[in-house]
Amino acid sequence: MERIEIDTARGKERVPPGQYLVGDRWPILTYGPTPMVDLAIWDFTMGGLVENSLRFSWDEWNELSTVEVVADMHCVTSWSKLDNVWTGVSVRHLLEMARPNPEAEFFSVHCDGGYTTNAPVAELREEDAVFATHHNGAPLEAGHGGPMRLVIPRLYAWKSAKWLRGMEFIAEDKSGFWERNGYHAYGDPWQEQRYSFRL
Ligand SMILES: Nc1nc2c(c(=O)[nH]1)N[C@H]1C(S)=C(S)[C@@H](COP(=O)(O)O)O[C@H]1N2
Ligand SMILES: [Mo]
Repeated sequence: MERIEIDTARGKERVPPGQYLVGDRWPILTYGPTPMVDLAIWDFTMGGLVENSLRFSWDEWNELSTVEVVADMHCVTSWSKLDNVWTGVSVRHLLEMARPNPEAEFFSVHCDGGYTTNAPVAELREEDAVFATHHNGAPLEAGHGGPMRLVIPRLYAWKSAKWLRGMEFIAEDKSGFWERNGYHAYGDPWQEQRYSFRL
């Protein structure tokens, strides 16, 4: 398995401004309850502005090759957890299969439980973006997004959607749940892009 160690901070100060470290603790941050996920009917789809729409059952998903990404996690509510080992499918790898059209500049994801979020497709092309099934070697617990979640380490963690079920490629940015409720459209922790309004 390929192991990718990411300098999430890209040479900047390791911990972004205004963040504190949680050490070995790992808070669960979910809006609403943890959804029930039935693997017998679970699927993951990639569609919208792509050459090849993709759909995987849970068995098919587990046939895909995996990578290990070591990366930090920064929640907009100010906690950071360093050196997480995420195991899963490289997002880049699936982009090569789905082949988004040139006009697909943004994506929107949806989850079991109804959560949504969005970001530029360019973020998915970074080597540290992963569809994770494991954290520090163990299958993701339900509270942390098991069976599968998106991880985009370079953005605030609300973009790292848990219980992921689908990804849509779109031409115009489309706000997800927190983006409609006052969070920043992009969410770069080093620029403290926390909220879309000024406090
Ligand atoms: N489906 C879903 N994904 C989600 C959330 C959520 O409420 N629902 N919360 C987000 C937020 S705000 C954060 S900080 C991280 C937290 O991940 P964790 O609970 O595994 O620490 O998940 C993100 N992904
Ligand atoms: Mo968060």
